[in-house]
Amino acid sequence: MTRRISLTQYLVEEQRERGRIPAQLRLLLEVVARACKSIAISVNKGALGGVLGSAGSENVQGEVQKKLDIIANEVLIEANEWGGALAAMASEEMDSIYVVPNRYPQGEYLLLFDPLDGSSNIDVNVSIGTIFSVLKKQSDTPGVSTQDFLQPGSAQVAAGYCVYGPQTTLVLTVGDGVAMFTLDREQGSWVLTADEVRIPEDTKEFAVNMSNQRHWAPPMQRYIDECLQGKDGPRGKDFNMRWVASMVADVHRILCRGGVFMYPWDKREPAKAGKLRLMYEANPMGFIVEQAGGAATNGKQRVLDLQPGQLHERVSVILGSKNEVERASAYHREAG
Ligand code: AHM
Ligand code: MG
Repeated sequence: MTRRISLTQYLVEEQRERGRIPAQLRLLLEVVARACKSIAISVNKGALGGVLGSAGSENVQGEVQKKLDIIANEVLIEANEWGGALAAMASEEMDSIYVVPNRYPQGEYLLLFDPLDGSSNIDVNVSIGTIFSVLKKQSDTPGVSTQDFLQPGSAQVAAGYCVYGPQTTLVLTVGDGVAMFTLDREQGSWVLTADEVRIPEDTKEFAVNMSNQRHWAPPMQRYIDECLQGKDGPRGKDFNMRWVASMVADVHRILCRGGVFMYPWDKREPAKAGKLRLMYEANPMGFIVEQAGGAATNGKQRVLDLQPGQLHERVSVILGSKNEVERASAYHREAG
């Protein structure tokens, strides 16, 4: 029988061999993974657990919250507040940061998450997920503020996501490649099922919400037009399109077999940089994709180099197979 490597063993050995996961960070990652297990159980219960449908509230970005958005957010907060590794947390579903209460010790890490990504898919039984990012508080001054979170994605010490799909899969990077773990439900444990994941540099598959095409900027229009022309166009090959409308699921497919994912700027709301959030979606996914040999840009700049100005900042995203991301960036550069 092949030896099964658990998440705990993976984290311990990563620390022993490369010194990248100090005890506090390991605790934090294990607790996040445990919270994802608990969210997976609620997701699986669906209508039987009374977790489907709208919660009747809106988040800070004016989006209607689903019951599961709120449940997942609470699970992550409750699981993580007592461990002593964290100073504070920030979530797509909370207006402001959540400082670890005084009754618990405060650690040096900051945790950010999109508790339930792909909310529009919850009620229709399509893959959804949780995305998370870990930063280290930079200042030694006591207390913690929003300012402590405003670090570029390149400062992340870990990032990951969990897909609640046909299988429940946890994908993790601590800046030393990407590993995937599958949840063994009988055992209740995460088992390493892929390590040193690599995204092919070339692809014939793109993921974008095509219904918005007419609203994109010219370089995006050009990139997709050329893909659509297939064999007869300048690309000289036919492309395939996939759009789950859950970033976790679309990015997971790209990690498994290559592709390029885009959520571009749109002229209907010119002041809005994009739909996706820099701190909860683009940065963690950008970190993972780069660690797997891919690239992530907003068209003009590497996502991980962007200096966030505010917690809930939005960004335009192109990520995945390196050569396609590079081509789309080149079209943006040429357009000026
Ligand atoms: P959410 O975090 O509220 O679920 O929104 C983000 C999601 C992404 O997962 C996905 O890529 C995108 O929104 C889908 O948008 P659209 O419904 O426009 O296709
Ligand atoms: Mg999301």
